[in-house]
Amino acid sequence: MTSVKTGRAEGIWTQYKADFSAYAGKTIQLVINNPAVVSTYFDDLAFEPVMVPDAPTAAVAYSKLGSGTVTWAQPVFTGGSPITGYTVTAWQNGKASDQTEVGAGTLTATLTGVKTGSSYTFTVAANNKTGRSAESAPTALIQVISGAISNPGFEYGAAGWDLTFVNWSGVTNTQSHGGSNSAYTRQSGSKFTQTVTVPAETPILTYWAGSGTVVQAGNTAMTSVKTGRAEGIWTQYKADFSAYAGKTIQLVINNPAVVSTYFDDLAFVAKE
Ligand SMILES: [Ca+2]
Repeated sequence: MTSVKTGRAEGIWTQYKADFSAYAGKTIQLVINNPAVVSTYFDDLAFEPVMVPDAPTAAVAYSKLGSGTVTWAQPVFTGGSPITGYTVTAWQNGKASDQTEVGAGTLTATLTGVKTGSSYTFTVAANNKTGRSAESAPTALIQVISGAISNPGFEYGAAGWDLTFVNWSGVTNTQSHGGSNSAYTRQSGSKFTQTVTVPAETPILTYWAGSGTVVQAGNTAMTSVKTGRAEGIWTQYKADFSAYAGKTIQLVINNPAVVSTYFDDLAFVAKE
């Protein structure tokens, strides 16, 4: 059985719990087994009633279109009863500012009651028939933005992006065009992907890159041209996504070259 810590510890002792609800009412051989080579003690076993789940883990938040989106992982310990749903809360200065509920099978939620320009942390709690878990560890503090691209400057790590790595790539603080971080692809085939709806009024994607970066709508490579702006190692490019205006696409930042490159500060702007 999977044992998880209850959070209680006394001296050399740590309390664990294991969910035997699959065997409720059944007669089993209860075995206490030491799988390790080292010696161990155990004491004070008890069966307890169904309880609230543990808190969800790995909560990550990002923002676009004036809303906040949170993703998380289901807790390992569900309290001996199935999770019935999750409660997601946006926090500002220690106060709950917005909250939404989603069903048990959903591990993401978008909160629309947050304000563009304001910053929030988010927590997630798991519910079962007994009640609500503790809140998860809070996400990073994120600012709610109006743009169509989540985390367009990579200031919140890779939140909001799906990454495909051929070799080490990711978000780095060794170079940035704006803020403190940028995305880095080390080798051909490394990609950053995000589902976006191309804004009808602002369908021109601009971005800053080192060298050799290509943007794609799904598998279709878009033609990037220089805007004429350059700063240090950075050159600004633009690509016309107006053929996809109002449509939801996979926006892919792809490094087609063998050499490494950086990119940063994506935005959809109006056609000139
Ligand atoms: Ca940045």
